[in-house]
Amino acid sequence: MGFKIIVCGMIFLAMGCSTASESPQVTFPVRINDGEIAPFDTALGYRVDLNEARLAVKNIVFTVSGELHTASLWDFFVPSAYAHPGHYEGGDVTGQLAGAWALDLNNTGHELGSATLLPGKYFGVNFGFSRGNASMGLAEGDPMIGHTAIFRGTARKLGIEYPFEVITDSEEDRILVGAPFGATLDGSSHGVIGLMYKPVDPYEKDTAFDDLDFSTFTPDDDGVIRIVPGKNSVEDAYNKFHRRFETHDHYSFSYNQAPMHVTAYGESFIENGIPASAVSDGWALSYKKFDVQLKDIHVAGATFAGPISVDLTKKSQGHGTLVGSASVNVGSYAGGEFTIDTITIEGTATKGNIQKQFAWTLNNATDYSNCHSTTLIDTKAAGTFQITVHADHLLFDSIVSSDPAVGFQAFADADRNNDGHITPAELLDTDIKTFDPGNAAINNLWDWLLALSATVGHINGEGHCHAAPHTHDL
Ligand SMILES: [Ca+2]
Repeated sequence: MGFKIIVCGMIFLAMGCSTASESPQVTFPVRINDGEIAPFDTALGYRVDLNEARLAVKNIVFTVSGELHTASLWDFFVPSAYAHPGHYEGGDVTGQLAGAWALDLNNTGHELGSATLLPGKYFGVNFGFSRGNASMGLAEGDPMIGHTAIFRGTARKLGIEYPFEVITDSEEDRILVGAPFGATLDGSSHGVIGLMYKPVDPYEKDTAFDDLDFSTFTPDDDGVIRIVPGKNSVEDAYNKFHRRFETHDHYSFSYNQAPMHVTAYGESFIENGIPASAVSDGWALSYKKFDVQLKDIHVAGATFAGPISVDLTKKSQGHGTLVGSASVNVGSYAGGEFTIDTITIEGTATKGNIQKQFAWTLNNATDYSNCHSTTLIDTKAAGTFQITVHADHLLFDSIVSSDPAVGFQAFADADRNNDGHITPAELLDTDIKTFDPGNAAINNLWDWLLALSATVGHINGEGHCHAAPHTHDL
């Protein structure tokens, strides 16, 4: 019966139909889901720690809700205290990943391949149990060969440890029907499908090991209890384990988007200051405040409208400050854009025993777009889109040069009343002298500073973006 389901699915996908021709197929990587198998407790009071869990499976198919629509959604919405109806048969197969694998269930992230699915509202997965063989990549002599699953670990109870090995064999035509898989997929979905082995049934809290009373088994000469097919002394235990092992409650699939973080980072120049060694005229700068107001951030299909203010002087151990996080589709995203609205800086410039204070609010909202960046979103690690702010750009002597000098003397000289504070009014009243504004009509240091403030935004360190005056809010 199960094979019929699979065959129908293959024909459905290969031949197409009215639904298929209207809805493009989408492919998704299928991986062993994140997370090691945690130790668990059995009904007989053993704590089981699996250090090996391998399973031979084949031909995974994905089903959308059929007539049992309402019942099949039971598991996703009803608290686990309630028993589920237990019947998932039904539903149409509209996706598949053909093949056969010897899966290491602890091998987080291991990819089986790419499944092809039609858009739809999915609720279940069926797969065949198989037997390990060389074509699955198993080495000669691997104990998996010829068997469906192998579990090795230690059971503990009352301070006594029972090392064990359980091997189990399913009939070659045995199909597991109705592992839960809740996902609504369309042509824009780009997540990863994760396969999880659940030693503890999340609904009924039973485990495949519940009937194994380890203290009653006689270990082999090496001290390991072996519950394996064809061993008369453990036949009853083997059969009970095997029956539980084959139930769908111990397998589930999930559709995973992945986390993406947007951060803002002012690098060492803002967190620790700009040392005199990085300035051509001997001034060093330190910032008490370097506040950037961010808004309209778009990357990887996510939007952070803001405005969000971030003080980049906070020490971040190289990570920058978190601006926002989102769960997005897995993929590789080029570009990205953001707007830096107001920049508020306070600090001190020092040269020898001379100090100049400044406290400036730079209102020159700038849109940064078409950023030269690639944001990789993967379930193995969070992707990061880092808005990097280069403070030294405020000290450039040219807006157009690709290799400008970095200096502060012109600003120090603008402290006309020599009170140690460089005010906006004093900057407005000071000529830019030898600074190079290109074609821009800039003739005082305050406007010069505003113009330079539109160049500080970068992406992921040195990545450039197209900078332009802010045009419109979201
Ligand atoms: Ca002054």
